[in-house]
Amino acid sequence: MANPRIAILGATGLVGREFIRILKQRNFPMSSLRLLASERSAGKKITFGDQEIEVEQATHQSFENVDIALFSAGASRSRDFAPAAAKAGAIVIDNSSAWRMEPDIPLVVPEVNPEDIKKHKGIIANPNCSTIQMVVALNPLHKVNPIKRIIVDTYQAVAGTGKAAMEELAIQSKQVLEGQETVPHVYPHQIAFNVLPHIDVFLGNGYSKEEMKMVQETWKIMHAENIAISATCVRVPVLIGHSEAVHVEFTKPMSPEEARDILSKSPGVKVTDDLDINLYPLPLAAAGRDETFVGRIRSDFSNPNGLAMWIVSDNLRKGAALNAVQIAEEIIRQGLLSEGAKA
Ligand code: L14
Repeated sequence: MANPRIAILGATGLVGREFIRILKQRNFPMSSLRLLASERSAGKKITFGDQEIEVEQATHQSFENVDIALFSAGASRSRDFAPAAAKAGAIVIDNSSAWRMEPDIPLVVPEVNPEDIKKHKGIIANPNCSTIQMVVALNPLHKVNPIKRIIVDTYQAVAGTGKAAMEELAIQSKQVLEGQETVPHVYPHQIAFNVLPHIDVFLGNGYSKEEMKMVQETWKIMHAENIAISATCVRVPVLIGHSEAVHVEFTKPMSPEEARDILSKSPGVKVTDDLDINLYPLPLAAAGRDETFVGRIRSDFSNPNGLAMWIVSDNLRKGAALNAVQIAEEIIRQGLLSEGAKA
């Protein structure tokens, strides 16, 4: 079987660049790589190992002769390009929120629901960053002792918003230290030396869209709509790496030792939990890494069936590009490439 032909839409963005890095790092089996972006970025050259690949302007015709298309160009471009790409025969793995809650589009975290990939009709959705790292850590516990309720508070890095937000944090930090005024552009308020309880838009129920994504996407990925979930999503002045304080209520008690034991054997998880040496997950340590780190695991003394924990992962890798590439690897492993790719 020939290796698949890959295209990346949004190749010059933060997640696009991470796609390229991860394909190289994992030595992903592919026979060609096309880099697509908006007209503004066309003509840029991006290094891939010892090659230089020129970025092409994406059109609806760009996906002929493509087997797997990795999309990270925002929801409106996904709505525009994904149907055309799927029609041309590519399998689209889309990192935006555009298709996630469509009932016949799989929403996949390979450690949790790889079997859902089989049901795809040309588009597979990659979940929200905060949701991915939470389900990677909680699903193995849920399998042993079903979860009844999750309360989660996030501490999300600015990289999730993109390059402009990373620059805004750096510029504002410098301005504050030099005693100058700051003017917010990307976020509605200053992000340097501040925290904003506001990610994505607010909905009619008082929650933000990011908070409701954590609820609905978790239900869909874990196939567990009976879990009660409430989230507060908060932006913090961290460049890369989302953190989450999670309180979980199980059906029956679970000791921290049992949770550590289960998690230390779970794919994609690394337990970093030793208070004697101040060891707990940190975004600075998680940035650039593939694992979802779990620590501060303790009995929730307000709830006999409860555990509290702290979950951290690189939002550009497991939260976005890495998860999508792992979906592509699963497509190959499950033999789901179209005939064109096999010829
Ligand atoms: O649903 O940090 O993929 O602003 C994209 C923007 C997640 C949050 C998504 C951010 C969102 C992200």
